[in-house]
Amino acid sequence: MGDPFYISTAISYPNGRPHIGHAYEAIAADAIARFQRQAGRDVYFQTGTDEHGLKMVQTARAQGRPVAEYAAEMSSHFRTMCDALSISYDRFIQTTAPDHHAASGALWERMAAAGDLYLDRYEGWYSVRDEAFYDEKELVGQGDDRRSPQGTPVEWTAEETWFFRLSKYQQPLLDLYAANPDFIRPESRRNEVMRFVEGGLSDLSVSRTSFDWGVPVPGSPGHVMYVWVDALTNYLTGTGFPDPQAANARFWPADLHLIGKDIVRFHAVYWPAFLLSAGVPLPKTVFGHGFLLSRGEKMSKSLGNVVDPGDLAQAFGVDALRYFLLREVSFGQDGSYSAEAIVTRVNAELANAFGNLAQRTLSFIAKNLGGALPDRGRADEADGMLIEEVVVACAGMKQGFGDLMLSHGIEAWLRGVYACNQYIDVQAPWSLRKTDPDRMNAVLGTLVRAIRMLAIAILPVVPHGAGAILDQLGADTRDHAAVDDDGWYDRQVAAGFTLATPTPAFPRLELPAEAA
Ligand code: ME8
Repeated sequence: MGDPFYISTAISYPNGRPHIGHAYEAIAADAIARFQRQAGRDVYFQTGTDEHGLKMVQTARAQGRPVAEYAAEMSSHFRTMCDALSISYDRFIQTTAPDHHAASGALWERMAAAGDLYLDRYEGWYSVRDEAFYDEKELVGQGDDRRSPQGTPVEWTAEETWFFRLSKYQQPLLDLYAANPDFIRPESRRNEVMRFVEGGLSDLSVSRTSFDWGVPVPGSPGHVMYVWVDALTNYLTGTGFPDPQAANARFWPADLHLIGKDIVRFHAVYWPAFLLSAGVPLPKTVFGHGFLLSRGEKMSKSLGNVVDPGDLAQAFGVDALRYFLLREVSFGQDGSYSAEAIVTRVNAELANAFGNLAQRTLSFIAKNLGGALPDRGRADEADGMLIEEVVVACAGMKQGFGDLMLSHGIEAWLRGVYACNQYIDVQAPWSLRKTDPDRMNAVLGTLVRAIRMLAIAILPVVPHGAGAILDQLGADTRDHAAVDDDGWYDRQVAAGFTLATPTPAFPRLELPAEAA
């Protein structure tokens, strides 16, 4: 087993159905998790639902449902979405789980032991939608029109609560950001957070007494933890915290918390402060990805443009949706999607450029050579050059995914695909069949080797189609090192491997009638 690699998504509020933003985050995290497994890392990948807090209480009440029952039912839709999108999570965590309550209690007790918790009266503004406290100076608008900086409604709250001495951590946090430039990524989010912390930190209210749907505060009847305290602790729960002997303990500190840009403050300010207080090592990177917009508009229920990710996957296919989202959006920036954009991108790149390359090559061999992989034939300089371009393309893919530059990685990969298409056009193996079968063999063999390498490289993005191509080729080894295995083809020929007639791995898409 390689070195541990722990990646998490945010845990979603199950107060509504999952939307494309949730799907985007899960898909990006999944592609990174699959990539790291392929690179030989010992991966732990966690996602799940954030079930406590006032928002859940209010939504359940509005539906006339007991909150625990409502949370459990709604959480199942998120798990179903993950399964429908082939998200390879190791654990789907729910914050109602007993081990999560235990981990949250343990973290709380450590912060208390550090002298960082005190009881006082909280009076201030709270946004239920964001589950966040705001300073008066952060609000926009006047009177009843006051809103949070995110534009959500705020209400005045006054109750006895526990406070966390966040103010004490201003300098330690600034030191942390200075010493670890990769703690917050991308750069723009890092600058935002640094500006916020430089502006001064107030102590944070970390318990609630006006409702009881949450993790009880140890030794303080009537208090439940502020939902963000327990929510953030989910990352530790998965590693068996506080038991240092737990089977998953080796995964802490986490390598990557992947979250959206709206919750960077919680992850890059509150979370490391809690951990510093509790004496727990800090995660290595918090990456705040951008928002996905429907045709450039923010999604909202009132705009009627909240699209069910399950419907999208059904309409276009899981691979197509995954490919589109990771390719189209420059990772870290906002992105836009529409049915037309999905169809155009997927048809041009996945179906025509890569899928067709594999389909043409493999079906030609199946039809004309009885499926037998040809011997190496008469090599030409162009063959070696193509393999070289494909090796570079796969290395670019690897580098992009290692650096969290996902769309750049896919672009590098595409250059390899385009090189193959150009090579086919120039070499025209179909016409060599009669005129120069020896050359035809060399061209087909070169293409098979290239297709195998490209399929391995793109597996984390499109596991089904790329996996099907590798199955067709009888290529069992799918880790990254296998990309450079130059002996594979000859071994396959020597073993007498025979290709079956292939079915297209990446079918062309049609624009659904209602979107046209
Ligand atoms: O924030 N595009 O839950 P959540 C891309 N429970 N990503 C989006 C998005 C969009 N349009 N809308 C939301 C919460 N997201 C908390 C997290 S973690 C300890 C607790 C992202 O259901 C959002 O940024 O509101 C977040 O990372 C995730 O979806 C869940 O959002």
